[in-house]
Amino acid sequence: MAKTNKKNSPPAHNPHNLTKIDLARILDDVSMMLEITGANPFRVRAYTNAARSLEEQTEDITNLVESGELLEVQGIGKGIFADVRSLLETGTFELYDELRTQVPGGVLDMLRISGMGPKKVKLVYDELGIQSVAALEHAGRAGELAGLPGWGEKTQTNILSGIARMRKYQDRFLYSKAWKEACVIYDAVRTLPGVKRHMIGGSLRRRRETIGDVDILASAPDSEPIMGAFTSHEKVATVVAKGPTKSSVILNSGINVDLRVVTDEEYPFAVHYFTGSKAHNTEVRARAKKLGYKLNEYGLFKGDKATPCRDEEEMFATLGLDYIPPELRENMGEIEAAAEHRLPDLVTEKDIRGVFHCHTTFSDGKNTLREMVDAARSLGHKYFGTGDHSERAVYADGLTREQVTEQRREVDALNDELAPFVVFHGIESDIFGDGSLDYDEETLVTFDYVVASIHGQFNMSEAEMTNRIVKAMSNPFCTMLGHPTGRLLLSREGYPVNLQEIIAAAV
Ligand code: DGT
Ligand code: CA
Ligand code: CA
Repeated sequence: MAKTNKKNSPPAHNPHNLTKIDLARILDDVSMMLEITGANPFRVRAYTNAARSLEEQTEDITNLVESGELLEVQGIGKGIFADVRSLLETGTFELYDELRTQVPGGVLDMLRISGMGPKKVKLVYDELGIQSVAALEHAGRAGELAGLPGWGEKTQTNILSGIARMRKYQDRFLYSKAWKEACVIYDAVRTLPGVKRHMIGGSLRRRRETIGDVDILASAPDSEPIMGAFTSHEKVATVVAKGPTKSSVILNSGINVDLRVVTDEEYPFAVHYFTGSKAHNTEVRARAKKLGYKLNEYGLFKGDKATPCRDEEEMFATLGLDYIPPELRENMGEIEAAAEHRLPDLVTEKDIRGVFHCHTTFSDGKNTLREMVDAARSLGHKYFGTGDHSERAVYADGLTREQVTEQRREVDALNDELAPFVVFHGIESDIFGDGSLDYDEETLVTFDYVVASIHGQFNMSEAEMTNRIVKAMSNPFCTMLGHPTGRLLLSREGYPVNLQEIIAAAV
């Protein structure tokens, strides 16, 4: 889908490639900063209203600005129109710049604490000069908040617990952890009497690497007993909301779970809507509109008349689209591809015939080579490759040359025993700061393949890092590049690297 990946070729009049959701978020920030700086309430409101209007536009926003049509939209006056145009063209506008010099970023962060609205944020900022969540917490602990005009012990306690909650729950969860947590409560819901169809939606269904909260959908004629069982489940720590169609809970593990129960007619549309992503939904809705329909989480309508669909497939088909697998629903060109019957076949588990980058107890793995090979065979794989750490990776028990020879002998023996299953003898060779690889050529030549990876000296500019990696890849013994950005989900950002150049070098 490279062709339609917007990141590669931003439109000429929208060089920062801002979506209407980005634009709306900026206008919301502007509105909050205006309120904090004590602007006229009508002006404050104008920016939030404009943000909502932008979100509702189904036409391409760049076109709407270029043609001037956006001026006709309710809530967008001349001034805000000019701001939006400037945002698209330059990534900012005068008032936004001005406000950002007046309101530090940490002040906006305070608005994310439950119980802290713009008025309270303004008060602590004006009275105590507090500019960040950390400073607010510090002041609360020191008892300084309770003395503010109109506040008191109770407000102070509420804010401190709001901060604690934000800290605990703002965290996203690894897919694997969220999936495990979700299954427990999902299994309880889907086996309840009355539940007809059910599914896990949201980012979990889209298989994102990290998950904010779990979304469960169910169809049933009567939602009440289902909501009751859900909110009283033994894993639930807090019930955040309980209603006939939507309930929301926090599990003991801190993960948030939303449950929606709808009628079976609504179910396909609810499933599509609550699978997301939001950006995908917006584009599908726009397509529906172009075809004369109105699409929302309740159904697909022509005028007042509903167009029933049995399932998501049928809904996509009605809109002239092939079925889009959830993993692709990120508004990255999937809708155009589905319309033109050129969606890619996704790799599935059964396509995987073997893996190459595996650690064993020779270095820092948890299982022996034999155990790893047995596990690969029981998964139906055809081959297995070792990728233990190299000698200089002492932190990870990298293999000495003697151990390389010893492991080779073990690999040979396993191949004799297990053919036609194949065990490849590889290594994960450290890329040093200058782009050279661990081991001398006499050792490197003995491996079936070499995975080259960076494990240290992350502090480099993008250009230096890219050159370092390209140099490593140019080593005649290098077969594969390991973890190309070095990121650790939820704990370490990747190092700066130009992946386009890396790919070009690989080609
Ligand atoms: P997460 O939970 O942050 O990992 O990501 P999601 O995608 O699961 O997001 P979530 O749980 O907030 O909402 C689930 C889906 O519901 C989302 O992917 C799209 C849909 N949705 C939620 N709020 C909106 C909205 O304001 N507009 C639109 N178009 N869709 C929404
Ligand atoms: Ca979610
Ligand atoms: Ca949710």
